[in-house]
Amino acid sequence: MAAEQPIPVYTNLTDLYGSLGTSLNHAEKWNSVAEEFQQRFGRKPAFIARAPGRVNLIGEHIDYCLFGVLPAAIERDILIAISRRPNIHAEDAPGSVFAENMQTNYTRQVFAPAPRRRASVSEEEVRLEEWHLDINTKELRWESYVKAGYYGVLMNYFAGGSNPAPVDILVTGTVPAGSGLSSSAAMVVGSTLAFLAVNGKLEGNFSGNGPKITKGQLVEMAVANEKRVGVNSGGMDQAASVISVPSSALYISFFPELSASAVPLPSGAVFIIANSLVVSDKAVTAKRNYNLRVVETLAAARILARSLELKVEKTEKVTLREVVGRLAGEVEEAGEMPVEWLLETLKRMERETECLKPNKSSEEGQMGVTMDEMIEMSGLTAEEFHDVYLSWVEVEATHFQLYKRAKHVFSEASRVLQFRQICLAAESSPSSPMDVIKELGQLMNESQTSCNELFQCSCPELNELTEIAKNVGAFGSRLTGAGWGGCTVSLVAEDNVDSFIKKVSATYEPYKGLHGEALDEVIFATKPSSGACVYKFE
Ligand code: NG1
Ligand code: MG
Repeated sequence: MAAEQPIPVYTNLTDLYGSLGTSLNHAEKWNSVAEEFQQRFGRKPAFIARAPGRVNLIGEHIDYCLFGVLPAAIERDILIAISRRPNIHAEDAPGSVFAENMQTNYTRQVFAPAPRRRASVSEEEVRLEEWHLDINTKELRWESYVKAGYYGVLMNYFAGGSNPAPVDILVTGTVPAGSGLSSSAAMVVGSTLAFLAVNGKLEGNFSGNGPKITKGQLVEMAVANEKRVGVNSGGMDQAASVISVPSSALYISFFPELSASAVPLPSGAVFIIANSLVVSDKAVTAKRNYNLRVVETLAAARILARSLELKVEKTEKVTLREVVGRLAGEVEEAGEMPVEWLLETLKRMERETECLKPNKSSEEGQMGVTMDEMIEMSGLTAEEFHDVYLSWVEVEATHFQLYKRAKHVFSEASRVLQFRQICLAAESSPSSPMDVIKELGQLMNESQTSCNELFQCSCPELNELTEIAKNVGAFGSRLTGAGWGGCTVSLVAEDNVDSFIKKVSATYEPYKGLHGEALDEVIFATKPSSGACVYKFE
């Protein structure tokens, strides 16, 4: 299985470019980072780590409920060149980082992890137990993501007293920030990889012995690392950035454990990304949207389980996917259940969501249930509820839309399974590709409606842009990523791509007046690319 493979490390440029699997001119970009590194730091980098952004084709806001999703890595990526500092100066604290970014508005940053000493050991045997890096989650900066990636490497590999190397790094990237293409995950994956590589942890140990780090392990580290910047995300972005393969989407499921498999996309189908140019700043809005949704879906899961008389421990944060499993006495160790069973059960669950509706139809009821009502529905005491659902996350809300959120999650989970089935069936009998594309487009449109009306993660500009896309020839169009701004993804027939882009850019107001490169930045076709890798200079 893909997640068990080691992270690819290339030492030969032909192999590296071949693995990227697209027609772009990669050499230019990789050479320019290496040359720029040489200029700035006076020597070649030791490694360049690459991590791509991703587009989610379908399956929004269900990864943290542990339902399967269907993203693909894109060609746009983050490259991080890194090398140990050759002459360690007195001022170079262990593990200090001299970080530069090729983007000029991201200024040079120097930081070092502070060792935390374990209180319980005596003075003589003081050992460095833990490292601390200051990440201000209220004000995320470019280096916050570098630190987040570094953090996990420190925790996992330098907890026992050894010192990490001081390093120089140079970051460059083409994934637009805050646009739903997961620049954040790409930064965190890239940084985790770069620090693993430079500290000799990627290939077991320095002599190349020992177990190599697998793609699955990197995903787990990157997910934990990204939580350090304050977003309680699911694992979709990191998995897509690490495990993707060229020309396919990736079906990623999180239950009973992380697994991923390639899903071939029908020939003639092109996915076009268009940026609404509304920037969703997750650091600012997480309390009112992203993290709130995480809490709403978890609370919904507990209340559903209670209404279905399923067993849930008081302190357990049961997810909606686990509720589905327990309903049918699914044995978690047995792996994922057959698709037909899952689709059937999801339909039933959509009906069961009735118990989540507020019991007043008044205006207040429209807003969802209050905190007190939610706690009462959960069967927990206020204190128990707070400990399990609120103590670890900051949310800001007076009302909670449990019914709408759960309804979205179950229907979206079933659309992902249908999308995958259509793609797999089309591969074995490629009879009428147009019908296939139409069916996929339909599912994408239903997803957008559900995101907008039930999950309420769209915004007027995203609604407008998806409508325009459908009007000028897309078979389907939806927001991609967390929403509340950022990008849309539209399914367009291959021979219609140029005219589609032209028409959208003539219609969507914020695109008017954009030409050439400026336009290519905001609307572009994308081919599924390969996942993260490392180039090692010899
Ligand atoms: P974006 O918007 O790309 O950061 C976020 C989450 C995903 C997933 C989607 C919604 C992070 C790092 N990622 O993606 O895990 O939940 O929203 O489907 O927060
Ligand atoms: Mg992100």
